[in-house]
Amino acid sequence: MELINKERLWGTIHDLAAITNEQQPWTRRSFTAKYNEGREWLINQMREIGLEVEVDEASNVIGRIIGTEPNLPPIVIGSHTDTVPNGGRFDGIAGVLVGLEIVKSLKEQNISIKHTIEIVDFTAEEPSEYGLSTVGSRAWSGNLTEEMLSYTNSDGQSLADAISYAGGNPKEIHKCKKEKDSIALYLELHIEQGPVLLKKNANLGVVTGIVGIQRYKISVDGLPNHAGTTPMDMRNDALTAASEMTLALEKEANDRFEQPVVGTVGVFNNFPNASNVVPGKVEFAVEIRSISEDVIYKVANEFLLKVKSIADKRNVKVMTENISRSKSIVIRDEIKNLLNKSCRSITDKVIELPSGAGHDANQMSLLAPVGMIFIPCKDGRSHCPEEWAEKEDLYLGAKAMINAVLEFSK
Ligand code: HGY
Ligand code: MN
Ligand code: MN
Repeated sequence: MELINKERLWGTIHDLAAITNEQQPWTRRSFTAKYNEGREWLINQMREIGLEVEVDEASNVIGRIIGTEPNLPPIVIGSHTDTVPNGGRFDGIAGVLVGLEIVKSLKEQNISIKHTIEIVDFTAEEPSEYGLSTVGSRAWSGNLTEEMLSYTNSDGQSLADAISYAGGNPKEIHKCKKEKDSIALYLELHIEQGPVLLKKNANLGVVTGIVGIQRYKISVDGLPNHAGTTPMDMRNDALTAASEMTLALEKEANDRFEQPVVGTVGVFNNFPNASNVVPGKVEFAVEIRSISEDVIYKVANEFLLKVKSIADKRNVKVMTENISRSKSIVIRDEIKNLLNKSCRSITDKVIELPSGAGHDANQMSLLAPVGMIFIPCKDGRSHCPEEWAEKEDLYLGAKAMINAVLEFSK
């Protein structure tokens, strides 16, 4: 009997995708009722196949199958089931459901391995309404600080409240911090979310490294005023100042560096946001990413200097808040070798590539050896309703993953 049931795996993708915010395609934002509903579905799936299910203090959902040598540290297969707004059906979800399919296949064929396997849906991998991403895996790595738990959403609710709503216990969050080497291996399958696999006509990608991400929240305070009676040379316009800062980021990120770098402003909130009021305040989110730590520092520092000089020139106040900083990681050779071997046991169209997207693997690399397998996604696109992966590619990825688990644990 084949390991990995292609149709069953594909069915779970669409069963979970159907649990979405009706007004927005494929949206299950972290800390919402829809998100909790999707996790209830996942927990039922885990229970149906007899996994031990745990929701930890950070509200991570964990399904566990005990190995024949229970004293060995577990193999963790994880990703996330939360989405960006108007997101897709595969980002994160594919990784969790491939993990579920792996344990389903092992159990139905009575294959037991030495290591305990934990399938984990990490809470809020995507930047949440509280500004922070990889919340659940940060709790495991010890990078979820009291200050972060006090971050608030636009309604003033704290991240700690949100974690409670998702089933966690923020007061005891220190209990889910893992000791280094308490996990034998962390594996994550993910759609590439970019065009490289397609361009190189590859079925599978072995990830060589993952970018670091620096995130800021920037508040620009000008002076709200009447749009009709305030002459242009007497304005303290927060929006034009924030716009010049945004273009300064773009210019910085377009400069030539030893490694590629990207800079994005994805959130831009204007107050009071009325057509006849000179904008008084703008809050915007900035993220800078590169595989090179040094390039991130260079671009970030140059950008912050530009922000200050633009604020002075335009006579507005600016406050920059460092929201988070995940470090870039390099995948260990022995893990790349393991994944190259397992991928090549399935197909010869395998390439190595870095990840421009951040993942829970960034945090998990502080605890254990980590490895990622990428599958192609249609037109290389993600974080949009058009995000799509082919059933066959998902199947090949799942087979490569289960082969890597069996090889590692033999
Ligand atoms: O934003 C990212 O890199 C990931 O998709 N969360
Ligand atoms: Mn994402
Ligand atoms: Mn993701």
